[in-house]
Amino acid sequence: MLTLYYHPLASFCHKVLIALYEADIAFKGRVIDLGKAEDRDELDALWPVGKFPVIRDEVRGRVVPESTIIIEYLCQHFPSAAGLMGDDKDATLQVRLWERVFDHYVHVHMQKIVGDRLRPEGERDPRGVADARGVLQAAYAMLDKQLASGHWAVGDSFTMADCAAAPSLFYAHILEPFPAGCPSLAAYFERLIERPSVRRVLEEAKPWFPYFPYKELMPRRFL
Ligand SMILES: N[C@@H](CCC(=O)N[C@@H](CS)C(=O)NCC(=O)O)C(=O)O
Repeated sequence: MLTLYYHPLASFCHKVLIALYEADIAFKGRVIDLGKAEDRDELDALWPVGKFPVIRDEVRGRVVPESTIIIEYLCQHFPSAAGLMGDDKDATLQVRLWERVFDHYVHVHMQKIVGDRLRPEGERDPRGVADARGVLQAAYAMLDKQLASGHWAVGDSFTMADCAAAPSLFYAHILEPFPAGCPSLAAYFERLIERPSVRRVLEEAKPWFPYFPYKELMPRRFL
């Protein structure tokens, strides 16, 4: 049995939830409330940087942190997840590449914008936020070209790259809308949010959306 330490609103947790739902892997969810010292201590004891998701695999006696490594771990140990890494070595490299693009050029910059709003007045970083918006715009333009061919991020199979894409684009597009010149990206996003695993994650996150720091920008269709 797997235990997932997570929060239903947290974007990197969505990435792993999508992989678990895609592969139909049973797990026990342990919701971590970072506002509670005992929950923070429990998470720190598993992964001292204090970030989730983390999984504990009681059968194999392993604790696995970091969303990407968790998904690769699932692919190694659960045959139903194997396809998430691509069908051959070349495809796997492409999956890793585009998954990295979503994490490094979309996800963390979206987090920067959200995190800045949580800072007290006087401790905000407008230059850092402007830079983050610039990176998102550059990423959108690059992704639009990648997504012009193929149904998913890497060809026609849903992979770890799409698990990374869904939550990062979901929150990023709310903060920094896709430009009109990125029709392939916009169409891909619509396909993503219709995917049953992604729909399920967004449905489970719904009760928590009022706590999203930019809740006033959340499109009505997701509420
Ligand atoms: N590189 C990590 C990033 C995880 C991460 O940033 N998680 C956020 C939630 S989406 C978190 O734990 N935030 C709490 C904090 O930073 O205190 C991964 O891929 O799992």
